[in-house]
Amino acid sequence: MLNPAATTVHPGTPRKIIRSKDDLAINGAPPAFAETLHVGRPNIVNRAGFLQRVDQVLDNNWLTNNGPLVQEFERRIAQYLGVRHCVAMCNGTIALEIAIRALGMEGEVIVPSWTFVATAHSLYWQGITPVFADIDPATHNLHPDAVRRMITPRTSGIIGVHLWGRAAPVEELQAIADEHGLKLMFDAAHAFGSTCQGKSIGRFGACEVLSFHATKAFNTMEGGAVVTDDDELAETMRLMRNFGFKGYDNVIHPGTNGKMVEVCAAMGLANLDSFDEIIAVNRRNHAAYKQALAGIPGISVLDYDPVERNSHHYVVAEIDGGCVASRDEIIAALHAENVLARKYFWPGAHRMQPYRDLFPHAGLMLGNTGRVADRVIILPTGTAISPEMIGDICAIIRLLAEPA
Ligand code: T4K
Repeated sequence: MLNPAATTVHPGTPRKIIRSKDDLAINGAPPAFAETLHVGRPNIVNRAGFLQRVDQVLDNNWLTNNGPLVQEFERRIAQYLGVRHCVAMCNGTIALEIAIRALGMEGEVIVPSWTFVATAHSLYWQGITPVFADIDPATHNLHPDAVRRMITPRTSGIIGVHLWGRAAPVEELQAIADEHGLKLMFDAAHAFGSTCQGKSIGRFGACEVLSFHATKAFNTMEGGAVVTDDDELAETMRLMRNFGFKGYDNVIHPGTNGKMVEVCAAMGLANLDSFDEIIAVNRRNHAAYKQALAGIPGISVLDYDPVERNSHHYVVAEIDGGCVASRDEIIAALHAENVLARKYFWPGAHRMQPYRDLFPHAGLMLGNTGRVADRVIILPTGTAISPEMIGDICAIIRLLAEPA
């Protein structure tokens, strides 16, 4: 039910009172929030811990190239996840590219289209064809049957994505990979801190790739890593991220520059100390959204399995045909109120370039992807968002979406 006198935060002016649609910014009223509420506002929770480590970086006079903080960061991430190796990188996309190359993927690799475009680009960028397989609309993750349908003689691998930090069907994908002699790795960009059957994500497939981008629950400003139990693979990736150098003047492998800098490791170490706090805020926010949007016909909020760990970093609402407002009407109304809700990952990678021109008929095999892409709204969460803000955001949605 709509709170008939929902009020919103608008510093410097009287709080906006929302009683009817006339009070909405799309109808000419002032916006509810003076400052934009973002999806992906960085969590900055341990400023003192970060600044103290930045001092350490400057005192060390060692800024990059496998410095002491990066080494400490790698040790702590590996320990946190229970993997043998963490190879820290400058971002998740370079980490994907290096992992793909180190695994020897070539020809065609099966990926979801329902992901951030970096998953596909990291293949295409190195001359490998991303082949898009459809998802299970209930989980938003690759559907194993759809993966099977896309295998050809040119297929060399599968990249599963743990979308929203919820595990891809790891066992089924491993079985398919084993049956067809394919390499399997995971894009775990959303899944730092998640578990699958109680086991940390980071421990599945040949390796898993993490992103620590500013907009992630756990961030190093820019950053990423490949985690693996495979000693040889880890060694190859360490060479690849540093031009192939093994010691001074000795290049033994083709490589690039994928190194994480010390300041990013400083941010990561500080945030790791406070990661539980971030998760607690996200859990609280997710529950607040679920509660405040409950019972609106045609609107649901994606759940996280209560027996698994998840950072609850993405609040994913789905708007279906049973809702009196369309997804795009709700997004437009929220933007007018300075709530920058997003449509991640609409319209799907297969409808972005160069894939739209290269594979104009890919959508025929991606029915679920298309339907889900037209339904999602990602709502702001993280430490910058309070339960009061969520109450106000949801009051606006309810006003638009509840039948008169
Ligand atoms: N695989 C998957 C499944 C991924 O989701 C990603 C990245 C990757 C691979 C690649 O990992 P990285 O190479 O990025 O490490 C953002 C992020 O840039 C991207 O890292 C992330 N996924 C994706 C889901 O979201 P955009 O294009 O939406 O970013 P942008 O600039 O629109 O920022 C998002 C919101 O955050 C904005 O409303 C502004 C706000 N923001 C952003 C930054 C950077 C801030 O308030 N402060 C900030 O410092 O891609």
